[in-house]
Amino acid sequence: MVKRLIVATHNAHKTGEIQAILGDFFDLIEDLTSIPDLKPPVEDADTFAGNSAIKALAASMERPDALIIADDSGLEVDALGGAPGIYSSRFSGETATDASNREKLLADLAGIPAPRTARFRCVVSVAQGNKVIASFDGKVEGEIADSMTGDGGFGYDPLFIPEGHDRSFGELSEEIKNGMSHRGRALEQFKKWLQGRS
Ligand code: ITT
Repeated sequence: MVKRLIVATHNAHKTGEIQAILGDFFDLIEDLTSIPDLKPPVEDADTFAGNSAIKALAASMERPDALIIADDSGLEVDALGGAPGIYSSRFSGETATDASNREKLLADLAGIPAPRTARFRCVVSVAQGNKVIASFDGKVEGEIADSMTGDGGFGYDPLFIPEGHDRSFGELSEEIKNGMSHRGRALEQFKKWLQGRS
């Protein structure tokens, strides 16, 4: 039987990272382009865990037999009281892009001296049969740089320098990022859970 996973996301960068981390565990990893009729759910919870569960359940309603994961993630900056947090993808408004979000972050932090401590957080929810059956979280601590470097990764990566490094996630290799990132750490637990299940 083909071991198949659906990742409930429209973010192709996330899918790429998840594919790199979980590729050996599944024969087929698809994203929401495989469920074109799914209406995007309203992500109105006030936590990463809540929004992650909303996304996983919405996809599970359409494909109850499939194993589904959803990732809700974001950046918390201490000098901004934890913002943008769950609003990371829409930080600069309804028409936000990764570039406009990074510009806003730099503008909001102008004049705030280093270290501008921050962390990425991720919650991965696993759903099957219209139920969330497991969830895992991960975080990576770091600092916000005062300018962008590198063109790897996505989102805030060119501004985030992870603890223990002096280069941003935009400059570090995909292997290094996935080995220590919020998403990588949550998915390591998912892998252990999968191994315990089989
Ligand atoms: P889906 O809901 O379709 O999965 P999304 O991009 O809207 O896609 P989120 O609501 O989880 O997903 O928002 C995550 C945002 O947080 C993302 O758009 C980036 O701005 C930021 N982010 C999350 N993980 C990141 C990473 O690894 N590197 C850089 N930025 C990240």
